[in-house]
Amino acid sequence: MAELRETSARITSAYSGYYLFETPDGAAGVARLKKGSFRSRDPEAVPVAGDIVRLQKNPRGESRITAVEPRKTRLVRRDPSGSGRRAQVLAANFDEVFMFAGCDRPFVPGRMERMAALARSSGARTTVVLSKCDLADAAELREMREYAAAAAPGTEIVALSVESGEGVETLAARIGDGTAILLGESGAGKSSFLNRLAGRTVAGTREVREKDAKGRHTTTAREYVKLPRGGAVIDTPGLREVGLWDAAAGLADAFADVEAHLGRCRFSDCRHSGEPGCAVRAAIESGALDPERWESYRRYAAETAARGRERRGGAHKARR
Ligand SMILES: Nc1nc2c(ncn2[C@@H]2O[C@H](COP(=O)(O)OP(=O)(O)OP(=O)(O)O)[C@@H](O)[C@H]2O)c(=O)[nH]1
Ligand SMILES: [Mg+2]
Ligand SMILES: [Zn+2]
Repeated sequence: MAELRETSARITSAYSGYYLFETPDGAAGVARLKKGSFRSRDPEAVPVAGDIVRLQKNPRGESRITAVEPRKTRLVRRDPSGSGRRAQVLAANFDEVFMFAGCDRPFVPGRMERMAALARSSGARTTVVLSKCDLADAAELREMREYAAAAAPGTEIVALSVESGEGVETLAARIGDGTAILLGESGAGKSSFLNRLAGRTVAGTREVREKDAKGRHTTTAREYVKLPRGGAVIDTPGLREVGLWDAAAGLADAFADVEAHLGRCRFSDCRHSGEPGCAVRAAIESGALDPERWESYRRYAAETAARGRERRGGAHKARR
């Protein structure tokens, strides 16, 4: 029997069942888990962005992940999929957590406190990033600093503007050859910062809604990106995944690859079952969306909706 050669690779992003990786010489690929190598459904055992894994080629030449190397640091939250009891690892092997709060919106102490607690439990160093500081005057910025210092005591606070460049080098120096993970509310400017460090557009960005400064959840998956100057960044979707959990937000995060195709159908109430101009069907037909992923999304969405109805009481249930 031919000897099975194992190689090592970095997971750049994980989509349930599929893992994008990068080898030390910079080659990218996609792998699945080797059957029998992982305890099924253990959400802590499966690879996440930032993980170092062992790879094998199967007889068909496809890459299979046989093991995850021990994690240096890890970002953990309880499992969004229901019980709230199981832990879920979101990302691994970063040295720094950059906790973003945008100067274009009110500072929410509770949100920063939760983010700081999560960041501290990861084992990495933490920094508060007051982003878009070009939009605040000196007095507002001073106030933001005070709030941040109270919500995340002892944490370094850096004002950042990708417009003026303020803070960029300070944060780049903190990353050095290491890896920083970017956390914070949607629209806070995480991907814009990554693009600035990368010197080109590696991540999509989108303007926030004018009336309430809310982001649009532009980034939909956690993604490990190597920087040309050394070091790396793990970009993440907006903060809803870190804050108080609700089932719908959990669904959006777990199925970000599916949700990317929603909201694009011709009819806003499209049921994706054969209506003209349905973007979901088109995505399935073009191969951009895995039909199995779509089916599990539908099942999961139905369950979530049912749980919501139960929580709201028997009236709805009785009527069904
Ligand atoms: N004025 C100003 N605008 C900024 C700055 N950084 C980002 N923006 C703008 O803020 C908006 C949102 O930025 P993104 O980088 O997409 O935000 P994000 O945190 O990645 O958002 P999600 O991916 O949704 O989590 C974009 O319109 C950016 O151009 C900044 O330093 N100053
Ligand atoms: Mg983003
Ligand atoms: Zn549709």
